[in-house]
Amino acid sequence: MKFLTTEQKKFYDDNGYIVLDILTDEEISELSEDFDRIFEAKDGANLEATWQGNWKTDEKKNEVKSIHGLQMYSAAFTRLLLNEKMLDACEDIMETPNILLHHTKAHSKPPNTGSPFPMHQDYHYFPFKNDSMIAVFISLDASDPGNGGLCVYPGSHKLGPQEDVSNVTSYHYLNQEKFPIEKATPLTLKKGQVVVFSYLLIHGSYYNTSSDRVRRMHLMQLMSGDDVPLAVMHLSDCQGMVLRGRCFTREADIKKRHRKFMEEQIAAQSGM
Ligand SMILES: O=C(O)CCC(=O)C(=O)O
Repeated sequence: MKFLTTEQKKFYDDNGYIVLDILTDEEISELSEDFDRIFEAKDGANLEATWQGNWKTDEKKNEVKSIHGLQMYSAAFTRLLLNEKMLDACEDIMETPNILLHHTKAHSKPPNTGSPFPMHQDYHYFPFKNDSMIAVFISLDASDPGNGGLCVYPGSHKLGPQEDVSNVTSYHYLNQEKFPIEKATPLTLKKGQVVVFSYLLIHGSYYNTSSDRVRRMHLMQLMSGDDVPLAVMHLSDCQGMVLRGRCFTREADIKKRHRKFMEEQIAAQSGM
């Protein structure tokens, strides 16, 4: 083990998630400042990302701003992708020395109106053959159920993929009566704490009912260099970048060096 204790690894294996202290105060401040600068710079762009579909249970105003690929805006987020302690923790959890980037994204949930996220498994957005995918979720503010914090069904990663009941394309969520948010375990996180969780873990997050506490988060989805996608979906900037170790399954062909071949390569890998 490079970062986790034996007890922490057992907790992750049993529960499908773990809360870790990985980042220094300086790293958290830098990410927090650049997060705000990026969102300020993009104020006025279409960032609204409240999930659509028939899962909603109330008529309240819902808002959440989202920007994907923060490493394309600030080197602080590029450095984060190569953070040695973060990758040590991921290596322990994923049990592979070969770690690839799938995508990154950031959410800013405002006070009073910050949208909840229905209970879901990330699996449905980007299924992979060996289920190696994990999320590294950084809470850039102290968060809890009051300001739209994350909640989980511990151990639910062992259930495998559950039925996606979404009635709209591009969104995927589970039966909210079968997996009600009220029965989920809330996570109370300090500013800068990290939750690593399996893409099979059933999770969601609460409405931000606080009057003055924004809830910002940054998330990185990572996969094993040996895993293969089961569908051509959710392509994004820097996808497949090797963050640790090696990945020699990637094709090398001078004629396919440009981005338009990315989809073709993934289609070939997933047998479609
Ligand atoms: O930002 C949140 O509260 C939840 C994010 C999440 O679970 C997701 O986007 O898959």
